[in-house]
Amino acid sequence: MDISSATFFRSAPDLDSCPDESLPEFAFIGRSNVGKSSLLNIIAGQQGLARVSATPGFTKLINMFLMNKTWRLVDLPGYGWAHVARHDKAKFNQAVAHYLRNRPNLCLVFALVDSSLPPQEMDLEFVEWLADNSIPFVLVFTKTDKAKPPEVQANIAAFSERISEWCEQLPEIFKCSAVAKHGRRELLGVIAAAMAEYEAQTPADADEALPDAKLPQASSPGARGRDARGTQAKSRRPW
Ligand SMILES: Nc1nc2c(ncn2[C@@H]2O[C@H](COP(=O)(O)OP(=O)(O)O)[C@@H](O)[C@H]2O)c(=O)[nH]1
Ligand SMILES: [Mg+2]
Repeated sequence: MDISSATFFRSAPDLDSCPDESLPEFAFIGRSNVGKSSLLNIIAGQQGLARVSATPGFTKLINMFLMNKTWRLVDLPGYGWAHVARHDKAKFNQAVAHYLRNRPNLCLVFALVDSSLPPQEMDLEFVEWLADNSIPFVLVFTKTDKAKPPEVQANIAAFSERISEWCEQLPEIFKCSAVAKHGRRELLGVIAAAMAEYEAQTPADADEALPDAKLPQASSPGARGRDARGTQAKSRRPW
């Protein structure tokens, strides 16, 4: 897939403020500073589209970008800086949790993990939370330029080992570096495949397919998205 246009679309503080559900969405999430905004800029092929910050916890809003006028990239606030009690960490950010659980047109989540670090409990807990909530996701190990390749491999292997304690089939794993500009093609490939699946589930002319008023009304875009998402969730579910 080529990116012919990428523009900032909308910032939303919560799910209720998000735009309509007519377009498929792909969300980036991970701990603050993991490299979400940098990767988003690489995917978009546009430096400065999402704001990159050295200050953790910078992005507080659900930031949406319109890609090729047909789908949205969603930069979610990072977890790990919300001041929550340890036992309550899964409630990293209620607005984000609400979005992830209830957005019918959310096709796929990219769970970003820093490849230069050994497995972090917060990332492991978050990934388990995604699985528990049947949210389709792939893992993206970021900043592969930061550590030596054997260290990166060891960190990814250790992370995979930890999640294999509870998941039967590992999720798909990708590596990327915003500095070395690695990983773009692979991630765009995943998005293209997920979009094709989504579109197969949600034909654009679904409403016209039911011209007879006596037939059941065509479902709303949201409900169609929900169906598509159910299928997505099944095909991407790593457990
Ligand atoms: N070495 C290296 N640094 C990166 C990479 N991606 C992001 N960073 C740096 O990590 C910091 C946080 O990046 P940002 O994209 O704002 O992370 P976010 O908080 O997850 O959105 C910034 O200082 C970036 O320059 C990468 O691939 N390699
Ligand atoms: Mg950011």
